[in-house]
Amino acid sequence: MNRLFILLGMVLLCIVLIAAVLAVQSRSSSMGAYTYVIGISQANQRDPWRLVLSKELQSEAAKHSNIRLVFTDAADDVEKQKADIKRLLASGVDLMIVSPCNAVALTQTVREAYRSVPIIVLDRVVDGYDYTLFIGPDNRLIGRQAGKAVLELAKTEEVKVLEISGSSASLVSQDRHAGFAEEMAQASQVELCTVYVEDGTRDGAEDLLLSLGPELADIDYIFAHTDYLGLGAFKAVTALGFDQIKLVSIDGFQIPDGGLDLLARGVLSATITCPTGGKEAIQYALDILHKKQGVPKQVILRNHTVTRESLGQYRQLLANDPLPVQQPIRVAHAQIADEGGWRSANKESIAQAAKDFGVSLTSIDASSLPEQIAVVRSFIADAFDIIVLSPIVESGWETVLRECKEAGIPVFLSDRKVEVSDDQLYYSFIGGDFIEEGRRAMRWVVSAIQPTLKPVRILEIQGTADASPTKERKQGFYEVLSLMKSYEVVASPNGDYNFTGGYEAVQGYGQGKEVWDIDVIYSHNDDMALGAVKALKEMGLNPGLDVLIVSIDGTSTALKALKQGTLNCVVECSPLFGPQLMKAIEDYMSGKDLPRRIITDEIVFTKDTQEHLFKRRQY
Ligand code: GYE
Repeated sequence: MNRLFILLGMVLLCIVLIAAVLAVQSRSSSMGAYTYVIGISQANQRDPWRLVLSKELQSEAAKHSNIRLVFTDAADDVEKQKADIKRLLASGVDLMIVSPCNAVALTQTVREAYRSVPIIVLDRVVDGYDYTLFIGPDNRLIGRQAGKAVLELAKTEEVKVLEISGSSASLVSQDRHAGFAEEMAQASQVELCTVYVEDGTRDGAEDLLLSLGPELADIDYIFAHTDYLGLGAFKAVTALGFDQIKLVSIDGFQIPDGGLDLLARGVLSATITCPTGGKEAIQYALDILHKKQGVPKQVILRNHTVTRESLGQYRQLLANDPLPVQQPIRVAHAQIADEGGWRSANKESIAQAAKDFGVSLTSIDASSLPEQIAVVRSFIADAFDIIVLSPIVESGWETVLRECKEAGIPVFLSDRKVEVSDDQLYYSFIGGDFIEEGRRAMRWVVSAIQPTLKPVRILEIQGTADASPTKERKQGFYEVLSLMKSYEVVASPNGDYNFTGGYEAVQGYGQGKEVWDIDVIYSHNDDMALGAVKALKEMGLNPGLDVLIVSIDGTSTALKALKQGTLNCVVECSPLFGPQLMKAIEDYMSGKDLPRRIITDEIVFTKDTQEHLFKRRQY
């Protein structure tokens, strides 16, 4: 009897093994390499933007023999798209690319699928961060660029502008409108009115404008949310004889009736490009499938304003084969003087990556705005190829960045942002999503401590005033705080992102107080939080027990304190983006068009975080 069972077992095992081999063989390309199947859930295969996206995905994938694409078409029906995603998942795809027809409604389905396979979300971002990578445009920025293009064309004249929006329910249109209106508000001489084409089609725009007829007589400019809405509008105003009207729109594709073609034919006066991200999605999909380090969380694509005058130049940029890079690339980094663990890890990551990429890096520290501006001016004088700037504060950069532009030296922002009237004064930003970091900190507070009869009292230790992480970590934290009852921030001293600053902030707050009355300390970075721990201990309190502490960064010192229980939660802000920065610089020098923003991937550490996530820490 036993012998029979053993025999049966062995036969069964053979069958399973053969099945597995067959499955792998079916996935092996002719060269024996494993063939990845990538599921593509498209919102629709109707409007020109999506047809270009599908083409780009296919042509980029065709460059790789080990990729197979499987497309689904939701025909703008969100329930169908949910079913498509589940079906692709059930069919065993290795990775999924999802271009949502309704991002908010699709959030839960994407979140569930993300538990099983890597997910790249294209174009419209779902709520939250439950996906591997988002690639898409900044629609508000696109709206602002369109506004600038209209004002540029209008000069100082009194003008009447008609905005043709897509569906009023579409977040894309709402953001484009918000950016456009923001620019229009800067100019007193503009009268703006907005109409909506709910189906977003060319014919819909044509019909709507024909129905408006004589009302269009005093319109000077039309801003259409897409080139195909723009073409519909053009057909109508031509039929109505209103040739005075100039058109500005968005997308800028090199296809028949695409924005570049319409510019060349004199239909449009300007178009703001809105690349699909299809090429990048396939390139990053391979990085993800090959488990490459440094895949970002978000890639915000660049948009160019193309006019009839700049059409030739833009077409050249599109046609550009990568230029041979004159090695070594001379890069100068205006860095911030040491504040603590994060900054030194960041410097190391950038210095090491420069070595690995063969880049000649000059890095100079400064601890104030005037000092940093002087450093940047010295870099202009030394004619470096690229300037990397970690701006200690957001404001005060307009003049010197304009000098960089005039000197033809592109500026890459590293880890912090600047506030300037013209976004084109810097080339790209690489760093964390500070708003989301602040949200994550407050979400943890809500999960860790509930108000009793008394509200939860929070002491916020802010970083350097006017620094982008300070402003945005505050904004994100208060965004969640404002949704909660009985949680209050009772004081917000600045600690300048260093240990002493954190120590003095807590000591200062405790001074003259009989009883300590704070439940939670929210520190904008680890170094200040560790300073706070020291101050609390000196007051005879148990940090992490008597007072809960949540901080941001994820330095190894802080994670050790987390394990010891003196810190309770650490929201990651990764300093290790040296390789991404150097890759971006190399790509730029070779003539590639780079994303506008590259947002690093980050997690949240608590005492329950899995051990292996602690182990992989490199700083
Ligand atoms: O969080 C902090 C450092 O700019 C993101 O600066 C960086 C911040 C980081 O002082 O530790």
